[in-house]
Amino acid sequence: MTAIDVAPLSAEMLADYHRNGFLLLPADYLPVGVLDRLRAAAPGVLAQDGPQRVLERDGVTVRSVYGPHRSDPVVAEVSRSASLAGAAGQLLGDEVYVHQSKINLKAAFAGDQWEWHQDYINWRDRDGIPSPDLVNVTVFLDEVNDFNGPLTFIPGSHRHGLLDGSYTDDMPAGYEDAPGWMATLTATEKFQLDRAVIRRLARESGLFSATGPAGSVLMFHPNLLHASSPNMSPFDRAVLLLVYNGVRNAPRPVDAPRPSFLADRDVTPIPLGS
Ligand code: 6CS
Ligand code: FE
Repeated sequence: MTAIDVAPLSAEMLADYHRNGFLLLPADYLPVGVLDRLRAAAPGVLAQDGPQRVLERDGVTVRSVYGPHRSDPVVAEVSRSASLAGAAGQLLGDEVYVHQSKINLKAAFAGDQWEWHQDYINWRDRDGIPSPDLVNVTVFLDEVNDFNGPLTFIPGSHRHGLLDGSYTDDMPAGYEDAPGWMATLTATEKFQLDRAVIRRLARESGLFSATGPAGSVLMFHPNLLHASSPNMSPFDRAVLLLVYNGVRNAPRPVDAPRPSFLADRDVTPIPLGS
């Protein structure tokens, strides 16, 4: 592909995504230089002090920093590129904008888990997004391997829609004094899925861990069941996540909107192909 190809995904790739709920592309998918620029930008994003930075339950290790598609010029530019925004547009069949972005660090030794969950329930219940027509586009900023907590999926699980579970009332341990929106961003999942359902789906379809070198690009559906284990390795493992939404699926008004670094309400489409 070339950098100006606004439809970078083949028909086969689109079919794989819709069947499995994810698509893992090799590191040469991104134009030359993009990974280096993102890796150079990441430390500045992770050093941002403010509410958009979420710590692990140890209270010192950075877990995630939200909103770099607004706060960082390199992430902003890459998020508007044809390779990523154009692919999201193909997957969603719509013009797109970024609903949420983050760098998840998963620090050496201390980077914690994400329990089994589906993303869309948060974007529906908290942000008023009417349908699961969003896509997570992930760029590996470091190698992701068996030892550093790869994203693990149940392939095809997105086709079941939102699954049964229940919200836990309390703030997670270690975050008792944090603002309420923090509850969906920690290692203790706020919406606990029914474990029997997870087991049944995993028996049927197995598990898949998305591993690959830095620069790999992973796209996945917001109803795909996923989790990841702690980083057991002695090396940091960062990923950039860009959540694209279709403009026809813009958020409806909600009673208590989340901060804009978690849910961007500017739905101006990203211009492509000009
Ligand atoms: O609250 C949110 O928006 C999110 N929470 C989870 C557990 N996954 C995706 C999303 O970043
Ligand atoms: Fe998630």
